Amino acid sequence: MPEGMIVKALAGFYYVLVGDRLYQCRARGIFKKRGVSPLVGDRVLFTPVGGQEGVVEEILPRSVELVRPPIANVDRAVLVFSVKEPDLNRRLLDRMLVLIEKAGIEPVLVLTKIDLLEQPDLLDAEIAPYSAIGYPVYRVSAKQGVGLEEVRSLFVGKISVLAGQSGVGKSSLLNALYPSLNLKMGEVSHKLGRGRHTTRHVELIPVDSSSFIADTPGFSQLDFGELEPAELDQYFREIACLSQDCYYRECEHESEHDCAVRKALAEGKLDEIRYRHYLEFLWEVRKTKEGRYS
Ligand SMILES: Nc1nc2c(ncn2[C@@H]2O[C@H](COP(=O)(O)OP(=O)(O)OP(=O)(O)O)[C@@H](O)[C@H]2O)c(=O)[nH]1
Ligand SMILES: [Mg+2]
Ligand SMILES: [Zn+2]
Repeated sequence: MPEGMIVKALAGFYYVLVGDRLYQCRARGIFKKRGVSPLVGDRVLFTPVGGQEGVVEEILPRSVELVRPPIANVDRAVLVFSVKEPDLNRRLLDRMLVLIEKAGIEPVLVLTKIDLLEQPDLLDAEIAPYSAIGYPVYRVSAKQGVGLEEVRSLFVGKISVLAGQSGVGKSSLLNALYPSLNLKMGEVSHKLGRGRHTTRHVELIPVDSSSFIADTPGFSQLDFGELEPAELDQYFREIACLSQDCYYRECEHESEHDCAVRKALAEGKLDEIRYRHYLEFLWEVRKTKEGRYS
């Protein structure tokens, strides 16, 4: 039975790519009965029917599985932020990092529009906390063609999701990286608007024979879902590391006795803004949880 990868799911059809052939497939009824549905990114076995159609018979084991956007086997999340227009939004960045850490995907940060920067050293200071905890940071200007080579190499041989607010320059970046694509992505998102439809529509764009990118609006819904207050610190990787030395195992690093996280903060070893965001998210997660049980 041939094996392929689902690159698009729309209106009950799964589009399975094998080499450069695309099969429009239905899924076996058994999936529905078992409560599983095939996802974009899934490697599947399918029975071809006629020349261009088929039936998905089996989903191969997934490495990771995202709910929003609904996509499987993602290797990497590329978080796109502009340094200006709009300004770098660190709260949003930390929020995305939490969700991506939780999903178990490797994040990379790409800062766009560096041609608009008047004082590059201010940006260095803002970004230093992220490099310091091991997140790779790339700087690009699609306009001036700066830094493109390094970013292009990030995508090679991987399934990547591109995430970022509207207007940060995702489409411009992809156009600059892959001029031959002539970005249908922008058109797609314009045509479908940003309503209910877009969140369901996820598509992997093959940028070369081994590399796929999802430019998805799904990350715009950035609530923490069912996250437990006690697990939040795991997704701030430096806080997770420090928390090993807290007196209480269940320490939430807010006002507890003998907290290694607050100690590090006082000693200037933990970035204040990251810690502030940790607290804000903690309160948010607690509130959501209270709401669930009241
Ligand atoms: N100066 C400068 N402007 C840029 C650069 N890249 C993109 N822009 C501008 O930023 C604006 C938004 O760019 P897009 O590529 O459409 O942004 P996007 O992230 O795809 O936005 P959505 O599709 O709405 O999510 C456009 O006016 C671009 O011309 C850059 O490197 N430098
Ligand atoms: Mg776009
Ligand atoms: Zn603590």
